[in-house]
Amino acid sequence: MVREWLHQNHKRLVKVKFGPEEAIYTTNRKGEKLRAVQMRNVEGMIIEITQDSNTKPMLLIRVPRDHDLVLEFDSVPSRAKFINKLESFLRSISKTLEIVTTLKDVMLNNAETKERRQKRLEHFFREAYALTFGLKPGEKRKLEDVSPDVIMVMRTSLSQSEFAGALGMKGDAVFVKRMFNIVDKDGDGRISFQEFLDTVVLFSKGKTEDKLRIIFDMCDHDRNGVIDKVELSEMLRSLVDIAKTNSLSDGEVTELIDGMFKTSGFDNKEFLTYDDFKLMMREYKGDFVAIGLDCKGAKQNFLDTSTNVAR
Ligand SMILES: [Ca+2]
Ligand SMILES: [Ca+2]
Repeated sequence: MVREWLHQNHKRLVKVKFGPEEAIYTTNRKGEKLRAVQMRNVEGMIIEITQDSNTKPMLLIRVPRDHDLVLEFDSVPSRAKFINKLESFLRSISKTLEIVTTLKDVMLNNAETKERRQKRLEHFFREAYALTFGLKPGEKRKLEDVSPDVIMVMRTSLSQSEFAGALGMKGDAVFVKRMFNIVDKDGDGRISFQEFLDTVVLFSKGKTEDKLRIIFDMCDHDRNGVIDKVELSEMLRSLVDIAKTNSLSDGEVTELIDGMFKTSGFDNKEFLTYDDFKLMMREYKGDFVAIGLDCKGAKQNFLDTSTNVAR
């Protein structure tokens, strides 16, 4: 166990696990996962270590585009042991390790803490919403009319868990994963400001048709151009799960879907084309989508227009 430094007045005991896969995990005492630092898309890791003699030795793991992981050790030998383990782990996944020495004050002053990152993300969303009301779908903002701090915001990108947080949902919800994949158009595993903005604009100002297309694509997991009943029930289950109203049994979900097919006159179909889907959504006035989006997403107000779907 080591102490994780969160900010000036907050430390907590954590366990650091190297792997499996190309990631470093922190867990709490009970072994519950707190955080994953993904190494998949980086060449190596940079850590900072303090060299002050009169305070507990510290170590900062710099995490690109996310907040840093700052650890405090009881002694220099225990930190050295940690660095050894880290080094051999990184070697095993062919990543480099660079160690920078620094002073504690400097380290903590410059650390990108979760709080600081949060502030920047809040700015990110404020900007996104502000811009939404001045842009048409697909329109880009000119870089020359923005201030430096806005440019900084525009360079910020969201991880899946940050994106989920913005929607007030859990990062591992099927719905969030699907939504993330749709918004992350270039597929780099991050949501850039522009990617986020495109979706916000689309959802708040776009045509019903555009919104339905997004939802259709989210459901069509295997991307074969049609939605089968399994895909529909996966999505529905995740939405119901998010809404947390009352969970539905497998039987009830099947019944619901069969009912939806029937009402739309698709009794004999096993899957929906995009045109079928549009027809069905017209029938349901978007209820199916509204379940998940309305409750929590309303927090940020950006998907709150879901009730207009198919109107
Ligand atoms: Ca992206
Ligand atoms: Ca499909």
